Amino acid sequence: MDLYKPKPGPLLKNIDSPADLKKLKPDQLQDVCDELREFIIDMVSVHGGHFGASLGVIELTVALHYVYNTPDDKLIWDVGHQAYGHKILTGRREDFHTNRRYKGLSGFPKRTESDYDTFGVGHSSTSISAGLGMAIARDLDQSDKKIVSIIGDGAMTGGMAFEAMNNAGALKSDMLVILNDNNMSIDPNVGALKEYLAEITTSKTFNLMRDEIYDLLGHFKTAGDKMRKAASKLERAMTAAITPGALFQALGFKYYGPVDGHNVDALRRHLEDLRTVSGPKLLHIVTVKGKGFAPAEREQTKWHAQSSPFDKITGKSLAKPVNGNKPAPKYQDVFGEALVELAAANEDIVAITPAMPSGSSLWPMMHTFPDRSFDVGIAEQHAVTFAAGLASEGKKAFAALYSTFLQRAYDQVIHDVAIQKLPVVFCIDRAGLVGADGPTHHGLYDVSFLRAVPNMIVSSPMDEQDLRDMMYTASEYNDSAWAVRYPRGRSTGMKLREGFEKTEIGKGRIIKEGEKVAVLSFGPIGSYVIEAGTRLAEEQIHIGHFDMRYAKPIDTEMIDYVMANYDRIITLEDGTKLGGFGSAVAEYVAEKGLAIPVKIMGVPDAIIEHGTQKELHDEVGIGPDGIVEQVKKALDVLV
Ligand SMILES: Cc1ncc(C[n+]2csc(CCOP(=O)(O)OP(=O)(O)O)c2C)c(N)n1
Repeated sequence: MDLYKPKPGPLLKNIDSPADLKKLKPDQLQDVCDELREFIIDMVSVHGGHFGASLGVIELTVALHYVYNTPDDKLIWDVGHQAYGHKILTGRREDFHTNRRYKGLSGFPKRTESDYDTFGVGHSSTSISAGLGMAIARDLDQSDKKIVSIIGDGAMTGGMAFEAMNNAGALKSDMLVILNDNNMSIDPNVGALKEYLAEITTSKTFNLMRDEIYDLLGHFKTAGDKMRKAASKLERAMTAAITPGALFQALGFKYYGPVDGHNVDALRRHLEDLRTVSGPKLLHIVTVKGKGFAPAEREQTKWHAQSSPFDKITGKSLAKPVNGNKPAPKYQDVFGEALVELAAANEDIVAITPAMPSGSSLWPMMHTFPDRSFDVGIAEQHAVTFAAGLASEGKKAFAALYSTFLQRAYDQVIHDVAIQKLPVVFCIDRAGLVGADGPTHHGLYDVSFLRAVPNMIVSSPMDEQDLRDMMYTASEYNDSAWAVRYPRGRSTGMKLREGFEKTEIGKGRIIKEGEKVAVLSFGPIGSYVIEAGTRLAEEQIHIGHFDMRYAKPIDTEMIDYVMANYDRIITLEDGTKLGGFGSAVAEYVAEKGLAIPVKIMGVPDAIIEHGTQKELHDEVGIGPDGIVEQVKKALDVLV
């Protein structure tokens, strides 16, 4: 099937690299911006993808590639979900319709994809550290390339950004940080920094004085080095005096701004000026997320990303209506609703999210119990230790994190939670292969890294009923921490019973008895075993299927039973094979010293790229086809 390809406008169609952009006159740049915006809207309206962030930095993207000598000069995009314009201007326009598709372009900058993608991204708040590393490498090599890190106000709430600035301010290497302030994370940005930035951008006195200083500096620029230094000193002193807090200056950065990030000409001029200013400096630009597409400007969270087609004028969804039954709820929504029910019955329950209230479906809790719900910003490390602090004072802390972002807080899980045996409940969303977001976002390692930690239960339900019951059981359990993992996407759609029931910790359940081969699955991926089992039954092959539910403590009684009644064990999980659930089974079997073969099915020790979840499950062999194949292989050996 031929994929729809958006048509570029008359200027854009001739831009195959930034060199082509540089051939244009400054007064043509706004037209390029308009065409770029239209091209992105056209593409995403058909194929989906991240949206609002890229629209918000169109003018910045064009100005950066116009002024800087990329790829020798280095642009580092934080998170990278805003880099669509960058990709299109750097030789990927003709392939852009394959964005986020299996074997197509990545939705994020990626070093193997282009020389213009200087650093792989996906997780937030890394751009200043990476940029500083490049700046120091440049200094050591005595070259003169420029380094520009572009970071959003949301990503700026991440502690790592401040660790980097603290270091950069001391090292004094030449680099520019562009703070793209749109007042939004995925959801509205939160925290004291947000207030601080709002104060700067709305302070009339400051803005007036800043403009005057800038004009003055413009005059001084032509007046020689001495005068320019004096002017720059004056500007720093005055900005420090009138910028509330002068936070960035205190960290050793010269602060410039705020500047209208949608005025491409002003941006170009500012960037040209800043090229001549040495040392660490920060340009604060103000933009509108979703700029140029009215529905996205109005509902910025909804338009952060789009997964189904929409009308490119009105924004109205063009997704085909689902016939008949309502689609099953997503696992994240089952979690979100269960949490409200549990919190209504237990007033010690509190909820924590690091900047993902929508992504984790925490809004029902935040609306119902605002005093007991905390969006802490993009701050996973803090989120976990904050939860530990709450737990230390008797609160039942539910920390909702994506598997991939929990990686950031491993030390906090060990040092602040596990060692002190604090009963924090980790609700781990997006566990397993996540699909189009690709390798930076796959949640593959949580079982392995959590299993290794004492005082930690690691569970995963096969369906939404069990998710609810596990959450309830965890809410009543105070002897250790508890991690419950569930994947991106929809649950089974089963009819849920009212209320909750306690589940027995460390106990699996028999889904189906069979002969010779037993498949032990962990989590919702067990539904693939049911599918494979049905297909195999048509060939008179009857497998046993056990939903193990806990990777730790593992159900040893059930494994004993399987070993006594079957000849082969196959384990199945949506996570790395290394040290995961299958390893837990194999470790137990090995310790028992019995000679039953265990085949571990999981994600191999390799970086798995992007695609749909189904494509990726099939690629790594953990889909129904893979299970059928492994069962037959196991039986061939037996015959
Ligand atoms: C460590 C980490 N936590 C959470 C996320 C999920 N995430 C992706 S984009 C985003 C918001 C970023 O906001 P900002 O930097 O202001 O960029 P904007 O989208 O507003 O342009 C979040 C929370 C992430 N990418 N990385």
